[in-house]
Amino acid sequence: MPITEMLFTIEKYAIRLSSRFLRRCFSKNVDVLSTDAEELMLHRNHNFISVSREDEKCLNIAILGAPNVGKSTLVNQLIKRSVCAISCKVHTTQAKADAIYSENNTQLIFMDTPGMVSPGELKRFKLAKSFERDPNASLKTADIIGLVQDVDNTFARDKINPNIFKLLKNMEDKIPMILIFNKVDRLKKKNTLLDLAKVLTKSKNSLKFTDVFMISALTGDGVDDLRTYLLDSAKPRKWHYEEHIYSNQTCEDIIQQTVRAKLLDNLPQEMPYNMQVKLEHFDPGPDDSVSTLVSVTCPNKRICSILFRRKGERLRNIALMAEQELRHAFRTPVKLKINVQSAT
Ligand SMILES: Nc1nc2c(ncn2[C@@H]2O[C@H](COP(=O)(O)OP(=O)(O)OP(=O)(O)O)[C@@H](O)[C@H]2O)c(=O)[nH]1
Ligand SMILES: [Mg+2]
Repeated sequence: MPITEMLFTIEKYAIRLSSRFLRRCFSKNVDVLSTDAEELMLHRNHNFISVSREDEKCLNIAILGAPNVGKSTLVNQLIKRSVCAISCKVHTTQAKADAIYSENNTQLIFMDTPGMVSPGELKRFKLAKSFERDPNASLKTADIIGLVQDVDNTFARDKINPNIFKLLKNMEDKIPMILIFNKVDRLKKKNTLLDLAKVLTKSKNSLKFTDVFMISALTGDGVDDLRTYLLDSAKPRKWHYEEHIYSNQTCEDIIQQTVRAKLLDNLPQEMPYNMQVKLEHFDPGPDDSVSTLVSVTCPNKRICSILFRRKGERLRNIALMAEQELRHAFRTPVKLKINVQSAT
């Protein structure tokens, strides 16, 4: 589409730009009428993955695993967008979210879930009910389960997390399961993987896995093979989402969760878990870029001051990192400002 024509299109439909942006990417947002211009905009942003709605196929994949094993990093790599929040701390994902990838006639729906916790941990860490409910809920619609195991965790890598084992043991004959060894980039001796595969697939306390994958969600190693496997496993069925949808989260959710994740990455220990993140403004510009304002409420002034240390450098870094992630999620330029305030 020539640039002059595109500008004209944007001008003509400027009044509906904001809702169109939201509708283009997320299934839960405003519903607006479709126009030819809109459709052109959708295709322009589709990142050249061709889709065809003939002989549709679909697959629901539940991604489960212990906290911090790299579930969300993997889902983002599989759909080629950063719609799921990622951080180096546990309990980054707080609720189930669908991330969608459509290619040719096939749609893959990945259900990213919070890390599995025991009822004791749920109480001790004062976690939301979704931590218990959502991994379970994802199984109700799953055609296949991807269990992610962190091979870099020497304490836990050779056994299936007991909470997961309990949940999946009586599912083995109902839903196919694949075992995904993640963080293989961290292993010096690759033989360890073969030993782990043996222990986790052959022992008494194991589950029936139809296949085993060895990947690095961080570098992308092995992820294409896994995606191809899933595309090949899809079932003839109508797509659940329109082809331009890539998340069932709202835009607001994605922005808030991304900023929260960057706070988790950049602030010590428990501190960021006690902060509230809220989207205050969301403003799509005429060039399809986005400006956003997010407020972060700290429990007290002392914690606020930590964010402002070194002339606000830490806060600027957090905003820059979140911007980068959001650009990769929305595939459009994003400007993000963070307002810090104290609850007391
Ligand atoms: N080295 C390495 N690090 C990884 C890999 N995959 C994920 N990580 C890192 O592991 C940390 C946790 O990643 P997440 O994707 O947030 O993990 P999660 O399982 O979704 O975590 P929760 O939502 O908290 O349960 C982040 O610091 C990631 O960068 C990998 O393949 N290699
Ligand atoms: Mg996660």
